[in-house]
Parts: sequence; C-alpha cells; structure tokens
Amino acid sequence: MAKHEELPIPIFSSVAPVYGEGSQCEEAQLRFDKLKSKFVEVFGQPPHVFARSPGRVNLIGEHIDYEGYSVLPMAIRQDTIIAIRKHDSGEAEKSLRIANVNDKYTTCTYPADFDQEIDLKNHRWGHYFICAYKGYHEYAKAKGMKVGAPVGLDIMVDGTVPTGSGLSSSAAFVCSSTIAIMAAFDVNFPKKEIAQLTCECERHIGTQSGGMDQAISIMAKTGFAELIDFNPIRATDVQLPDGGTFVIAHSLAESQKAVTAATNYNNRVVECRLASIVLAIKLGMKPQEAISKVKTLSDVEGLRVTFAGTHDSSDPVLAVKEYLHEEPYMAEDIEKITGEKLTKILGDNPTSLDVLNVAKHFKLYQRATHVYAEARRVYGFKDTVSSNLSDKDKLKKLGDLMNDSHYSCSVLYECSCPELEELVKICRENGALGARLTGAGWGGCAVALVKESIVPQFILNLKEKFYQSRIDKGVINNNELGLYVFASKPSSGAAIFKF
Ligand code: NG1
Repeated sequence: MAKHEELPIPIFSSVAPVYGEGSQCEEAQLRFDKLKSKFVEVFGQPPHVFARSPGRVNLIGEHIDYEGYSVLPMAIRQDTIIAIRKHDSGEAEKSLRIANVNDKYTTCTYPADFDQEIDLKNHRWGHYFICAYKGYHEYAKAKGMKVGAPVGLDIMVDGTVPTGSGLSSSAAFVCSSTIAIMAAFDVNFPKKEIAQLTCECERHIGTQSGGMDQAISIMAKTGFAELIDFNPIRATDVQLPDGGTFVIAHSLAESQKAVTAATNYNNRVVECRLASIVLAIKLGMKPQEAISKVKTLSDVEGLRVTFAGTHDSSDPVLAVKEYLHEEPYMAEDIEKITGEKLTKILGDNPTSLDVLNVAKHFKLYQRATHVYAEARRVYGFKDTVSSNLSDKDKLKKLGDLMNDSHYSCSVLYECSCPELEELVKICRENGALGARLTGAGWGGCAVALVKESIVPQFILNLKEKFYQSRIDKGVINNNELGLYVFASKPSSGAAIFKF
C-alpha cells in the first residue's frame, strides 16, 4: 500500500468523510451551500469544485521548522474552504476575482498573470491567493507541465481559522488556494510534494516560513498529531495519551506576522542563520565554506554532536555555551569572525536585508540555545507518548515539556507578549498540566494540556479570569467566546470536493 504522503489529495463527493456525521456534518453542509449560493450571487455562475485545508495547533517544536528540525503539530477543525471556477479560454474576463463570504474582506482583483509581482508594501488579504497562484505555476513549469495561456478564475473564500492567532490561518488559506487551483486545472500530486510546494508558495508573502503549517494542513489524519520531519518532508502519526485534551485559548493580541516580519519572524530566521555560521567557524569550518554552505542550525548538527561527544556529553547546547556569548553581537563582531560583510552574507534574500536595515544587534547565543533545546524537547514529547509510562504519568511529562518550551520561547526566543504571559499563567493556575504559546507568537493563542474531566470547568475559569474583563471593555462579545477558547481534537487534512 502506498504511504499516506505518497497519496494525492483525496476527492470526496460529500462532506461526511471530513466533517463526520451528525450536527457537525450538517453545519458543514450548510457552510458549503452558503458558499455556493454566494458564489452564484457574485459571479453569476456556479463553481466547478471546492477545496478545504485546516488550521493547526503546534503542540511542541516552536521556531525550529525553518532550522530543519522536526515539529509536532495537529490539525484543528477550523479551516478555509474555497469555491473556484476556471473560465474557458474564450471568455473575455482574464482576471482573478477573489471574494469572501465575510463582508469584512472586500473583493480583490488581480491580473491573470503567472509572473506578477506581489505588492508586499501594500498588504491585501487576496495576496495569499496570489502566493498560491504564482507558486503553483512555478512548480508546474519546473515539472515540465504545459501551463498554457492564463485564463480568468473566480474564487469565493470562507475561513473559520481566526486570523493572527498562531493557528495558521495563512497556511489554511494558501493550501486551500493551491489545491483549488490544482483541482480547477485537473491536476493532483502526492501530498508530500504539495506540502513542499505550498511552503514555497507562502514564502511569496515575504516570510521565510519553515513548512510545518503547510505540511500538517496537507497531511493531517483524524485522531492523530503528527511528527513532521523536513528534508524530505515526512509525517509520522502520534497517538496522544487518553485522558488529556488540548484547550486552545486566544490571547486577543493579534499577531501580524507578514507586517512585522523584519523585526520579528524574519529577524529570528536571520539570527539563527548568523548563529549557525559563527558556530560552524568556531567548530573548525573555514569561514568561506561556512558562509556558502551553512544556512540553518541543523547544518551544524554533525559538528555540534561531535564536539559534545568529545566532551562525553549529550547536552544539545554544549557547543553554544562554549563558543557563543550571551551578550548580543553587533554586526561588526560577526563580520570580524566571518571576514565578510553581513549584507554580502545575507544578500541572496531581500527580506533578510530588510532585517539588517532595522536590527540593532543579534542575540546568537539565546536563539541557538532555544532551537537546539526545543528540537530535543520534540523528541522528548514523542518518546514520552510511545513510552511504557501510565497515561497519567505521560500527561504529566508532556505538560512539563510544554512548560519548558514556553519558558524558552518567552525568555530565549522572545516571541511572547504580556497577554500571552498572563494567559499561560492563568492556565497553569487553573489546573493545566502544561501551557505554552503556540505558533509564531508575539500574540495569538496559547495551548494548554488539561485533564479531560476538568475541561468545562477549566474553560469557565479562563472566562472568568482572562476574558470577562475584556468582554466588559468590549474587546470581544460574550456570545463569541467559543471562537476564542475551545477544546480541540486532531482533525483531518486537506481535501477536494466535487458535489
Ligand atoms: P504561524 O504564524 O503560527 O502560522 C509560523 C510559521 C511556521 C513556524 C511557526 C513557529 C508560517 C506560515 N508559519 O507559524 O512555519 O515557523 O511560525 O514555530 O510562516
């Protein structure tokens, strides 16, 4: 039997295989019906096909996917669904018209041009569809497929993943867009190829994304979290222990990843790259070789492990402690070690140069320590799940690992914010076995591991201690609370629907 990741995206003729039976299925059917009727209302004709891709919650392994290390997320039920119609080549309309069932998002129109530039200085929600459009065509061309002359596309979007929440609404949108485009062109590939392709698509928005979100959105399976490995992309099922539930809670601080890329997300990617080059040189590599070959901290894995081995240690950060200093590095300090200007080292990527323009200094020690230790914690999590411990002891250990991960994100990687700190603390004080920020951070959600038996009370406590004051101030409505705090089971991955 072909491995899961070798299979193409499944095509269904009803919503049940994805949304289950009963009320959830009925709700989903209503959503698709509404999407279709809105499509007809706006574009005058019915869509040809539908695509869906879910958001995700990352359980452990934060900010390490772009460094090449494995992560452990699960898909959530909130998703993006898209209806699409491809125009015939004879039709006069040659643009991409992207509408949304939510009036908050006004319709965006772009030319049907595979090579168009995305105007990153003027962010628009429709840009994410264009990321998929460009990325798909680049990929198809590279595979030697005939892409033909551009034709118009009509698109209607309905997303339920809260934006800026760390639950990967952007990947849900990019993945569902890519799959919708592929389905409209009657093309399908193995999931592992689509996971890689959609990661490259999303980079067109200007973030140097790692690939976790797209991989889980494409490859998720109902009932399992997945250990995602990179280079090559692979997903291994992880069955979570009985008796525990993950509760996701929004800090109500919105994290605008694409807009703040130069100081936040891409800044950390650059710091890790510089840390890896400096570390490689300190561990004996020639500077020019390090500059040309070393891109991520996992590229220094061999040297780092050998160093620890010669000191009889399995400490993942021994080399960092020995060779990097805690005091932030100035650009000149790094240039002295590498013998090269940073603008030259990072010149291959314009978004890295944006980082250099605004960075005051570089915290190489802190970022590298986080990445290596967090990568170790992911395996600690995976090994705990498959160990012989009782479910109770497993849950306790998983909670501890989540707490350690949060501490590291907060103190070493500095990707938390006051609202997340408050929320994580309240989660722990109210019975969570562990709680941490999830996703890129700087706002967005926390995920807490909670004993199943106390989940309703836990959510009530969060309401009283975190949300009530915000409801009183009008930040959110009382009746919307379920959108911001909810328990989640591992949901299924991307799908195509032809009704
Ligand atoms: P969010 O912002 O939560 O979707 C981002 C990246 C991930 C990963 C996490 C941090 C994108 C699409 N996603 O996730 O690849 O690096 O941050 O672990 O950029």
